Amino acid sequence: MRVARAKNRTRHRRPCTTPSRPTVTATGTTGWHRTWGSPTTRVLGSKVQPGDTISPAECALLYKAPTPSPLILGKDPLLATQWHLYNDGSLPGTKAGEDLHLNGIWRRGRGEGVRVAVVDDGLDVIHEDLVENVVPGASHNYGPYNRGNDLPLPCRAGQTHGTAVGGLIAARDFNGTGLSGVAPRASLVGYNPLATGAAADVLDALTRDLKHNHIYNNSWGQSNWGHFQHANPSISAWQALLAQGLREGRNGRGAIYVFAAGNGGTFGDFSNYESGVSTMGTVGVCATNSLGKRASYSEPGSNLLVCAPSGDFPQQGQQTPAQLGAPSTGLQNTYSTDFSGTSAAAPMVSGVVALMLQANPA
Ligand SMILES: [Ca+2]
Repeated sequence: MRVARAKNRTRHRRPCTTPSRPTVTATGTTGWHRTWGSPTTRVLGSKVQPGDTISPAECALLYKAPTPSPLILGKDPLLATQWHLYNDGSLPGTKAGEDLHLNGIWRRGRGEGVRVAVVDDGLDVIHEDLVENVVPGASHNYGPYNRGNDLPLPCRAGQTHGTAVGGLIAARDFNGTGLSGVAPRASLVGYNPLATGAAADVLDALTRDLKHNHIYNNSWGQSNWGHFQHANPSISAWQALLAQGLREGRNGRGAIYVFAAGNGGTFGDFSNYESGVSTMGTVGVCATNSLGKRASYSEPGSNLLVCAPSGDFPQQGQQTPAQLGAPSTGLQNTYSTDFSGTSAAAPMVSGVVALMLQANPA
């Protein structure tokens, strides 16, 4: 039974030539330092040797265990393009101040000790900018190949969604690599029930490891066709799982279920129509664009709790420049520039919640 549909919107934007500008910076360390170690080995385990194939033979994408390399400490080279972290308006199509208002927050914490589950189509757990935050052995593969192991690696080139979500939440900061997540020291696990879309797998993922996961990010949902949609497989099953999460998660304080609220705004859809996102216990997330306006596709709804930045499209007949999407991690040590939709807004909220939980676990 198909359940899920990733809620990103793809768009193209020009390469970003960013002038020098103030940045949100990691604290405590300056300059460049090198230390030796291998987070990839930590995630894959000592039995995996460099060069070993770790992806299923049936997959189009081939993953090999990389050779251990020095860890680099230093500024993230793509940080200046991440307008959602700090937006001074210098990038075309942005308005100063339309960001997550993180400047200064990282001095007090960057998500340490908070664990976020990315429930999606996959997670490149050995990506160079994610691997340091991935919890060894704690992810779960629901995919059709090697099902049940702890490597939810995307199987096809187009399965980029979950890895982009993971990067927005917790790409590692100040490692001289890529970019930074909103909570760049939070821990990540990946569950990929969208690889099959089976309702039973989704339900299992949302209650997996409740003793250790604090936040479950869900950048997916049902179709945006403007009609009421029953929860899958049933509203009773959905309510039962959320009740379990609220009862057992975070030692009784309740797991945080963050959901993308839907991209059917231009089709007259309402987030309320999707009963799963309208159920008590979910945090429904809408999207604003880089000018601080409602993203054209973001669905209205009385169930919405909070909006976060994302990409947008020029409205028909308008001459305004296209609003920027969010840079994030791609597959196999690549990076994307245009992650968009409420799919991108939700992980920004998950990252902010991670910062909040670190500051106030109660
Ligand atoms: Ca980084």
